[in-house]
Amino acid sequence: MQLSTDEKRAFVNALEQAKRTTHPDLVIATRHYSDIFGPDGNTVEFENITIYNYFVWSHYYSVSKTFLGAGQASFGGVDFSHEGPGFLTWHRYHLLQLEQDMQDMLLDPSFALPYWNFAIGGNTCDICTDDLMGARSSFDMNSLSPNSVFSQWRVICESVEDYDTLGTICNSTETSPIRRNPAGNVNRPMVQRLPEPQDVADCLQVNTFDTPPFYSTSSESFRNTVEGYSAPQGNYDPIVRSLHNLAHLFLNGTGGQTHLSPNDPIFVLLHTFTDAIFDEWLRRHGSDLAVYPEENAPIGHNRGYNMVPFWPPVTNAEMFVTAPENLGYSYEAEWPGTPFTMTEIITIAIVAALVTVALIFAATTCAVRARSHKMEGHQPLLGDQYQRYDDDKGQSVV
Ligand SMILES: [Cu+2]
Repeated sequence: MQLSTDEKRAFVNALEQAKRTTHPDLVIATRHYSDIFGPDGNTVEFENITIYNYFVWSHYYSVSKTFLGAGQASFGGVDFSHEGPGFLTWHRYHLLQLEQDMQDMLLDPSFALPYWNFAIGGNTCDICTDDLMGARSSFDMNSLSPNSVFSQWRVICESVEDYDTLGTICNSTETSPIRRNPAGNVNRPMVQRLPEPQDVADCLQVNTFDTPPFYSTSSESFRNTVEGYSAPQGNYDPIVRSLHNLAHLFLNGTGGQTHLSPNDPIFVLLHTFTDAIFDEWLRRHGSDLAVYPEENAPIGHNRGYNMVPFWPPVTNAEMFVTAPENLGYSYEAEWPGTPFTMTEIITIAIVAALVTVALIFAATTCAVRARSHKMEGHQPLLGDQYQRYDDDKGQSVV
């Protein structure tokens, strides 16, 4: 990310403003459908929510358990935004909505969300500085530095137990501070390092957008690979966490828990980069809708389905397009090079051999020609052969 000092400050200030500004258009439901008119049947259970907290809430809602009624255990088998082909299209719209809400808030249609290239390897969070997403507190490994405005942020949607047992829905109440301890999960060494640049290069080479069962167990699926349930080369491996998933888990705190993760604003930058990889894949492999599954994907993930809970309704298909041409934004990104395949190595070897032969031929010819010049003085009556050669070059030897 190449933001100037002023751009960093403007971005942080814009996020802070979004965290404090009530969403001008949308309210959230705080009760399920059966209770939506309140205990007296006449008080609608909706609340105002701030622009940034709405961004958090809509993500929480998309992964929350399904309430089956009083006295029944909630059903956790549905995830409208992860572990399926809609992962990329859902998060793309999620970001677009935040970006547009912030543009409206700032009265600046040119405002754009930046990205964080998280594929830098190592165990350092390079954007965890006080001029960006907040440094680590020197008092508590798991907290943000008091010099960062984000140390003042409080999370929403934390009381999952209540939602599941009482049948309530996350409301706009803010509770604890953001927790973050990059590379600090000592119990899970695999998530103590960020993805490598080569992982991005590898996943972009996975040709098929998604593969049956269109789930987190899909193999040779670009979507499952960039989401991070497969090895970066595409093969499914149940113990692997790579790319997007690895970047989340690396944060080790609020940003590493699916129902809470957008509460840590790093979520925005992590997902814009994931979206940039998605857009590069579309550019390289084409955005023909036929490669996006029309059916048999988990609920909400089929091509023509609306993405829950966005309003107004928008389908996965509408986001399966190249961004610069269809959505009006683009990423300034440089993609890591890929190692050569055997076919490419053979092609390069043949071309190199041909070039060498051509160079030897040219050098020999020049030598002969130089020799001919040298000898002309001594043998002006040499044969036609050399004269014709020199005539071709438009030179006269006589
Ligand atoms: Cu997510």
